[in-house]
Amino acid sequence: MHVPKSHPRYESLKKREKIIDGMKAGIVAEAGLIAHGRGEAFDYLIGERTIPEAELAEKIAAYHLIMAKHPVISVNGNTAVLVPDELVKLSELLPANLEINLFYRSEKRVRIIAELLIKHGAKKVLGEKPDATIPGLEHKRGVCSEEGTMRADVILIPLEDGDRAMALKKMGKTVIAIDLNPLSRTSKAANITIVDDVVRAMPRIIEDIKRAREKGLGKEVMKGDIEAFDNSKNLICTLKRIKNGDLSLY
Ligand code: PTJ
Repeated sequence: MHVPKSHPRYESLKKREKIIDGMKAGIVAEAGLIAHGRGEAFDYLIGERTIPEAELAEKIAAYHLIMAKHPVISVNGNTAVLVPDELVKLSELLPANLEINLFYRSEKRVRIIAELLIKHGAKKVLGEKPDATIPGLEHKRGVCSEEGTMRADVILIPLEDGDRAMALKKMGKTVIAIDLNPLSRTSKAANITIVDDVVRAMPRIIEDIKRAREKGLGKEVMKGDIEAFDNSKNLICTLKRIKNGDLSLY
């Protein structure tokens, strides 16, 4: 369907199209459509924009990623179709490993997603030959790679399942979640929760990293901001913002 750019819901409709096309191409899981719809509902509640709490969490996430020894970016079907360029850009900028970790894992889908990322410029994508298991998760969802997830000290998990987020946290990793639902188990479990659409969050994290480097921000400055950041407090502020609502048309 042709959607004119002037349509007030243009961006949202384009995203839907990408998710539907991605499902038809075997990239997005069927349940990915439902997950997207849930995300849309929460996005409405925050006004379909990056709220100040997300802005702060994105900056703190950028600092963690800059200082990480082995940062890893976890990729699933939805993320791969929504932000393939940004995933590759961020992995090169840091650098960080890109690892495909699917909730509804099939070898075929892992291959198709790897091909998509390679088409978008990725030189290396982990996840096709898992050689490790995340403790506490049943086989298919727990498989990962020793070089990526297992070794990671900081892991970025857009649209993650709650069990995996909690298991990664238990392993002592710094978990950065991107999740529009501030009440999801993933959001509650993560060290840093970015309540923002992955489509807005990824470019912002990239810009935050570039800005911090251009400014020559020292480790001590970044550590100070990281220590001052309180994820629960940030989530409570997000919930208050939703509760207060905004009836103006945007
Ligand atoms: O590709 P797979 O097999 O790994 O499957 C991926 C999905 C997303 C289907 C799977 O992980 C799943 O079922 O996830 P959940 O439990 O539905 O959680 C997805 C979370 O992401 C929900 O809390 C949504 O609100 C949120 N979400 C959906 N779309 C976006 C989003 N958050 C940020 N940006 C989005 N565009």
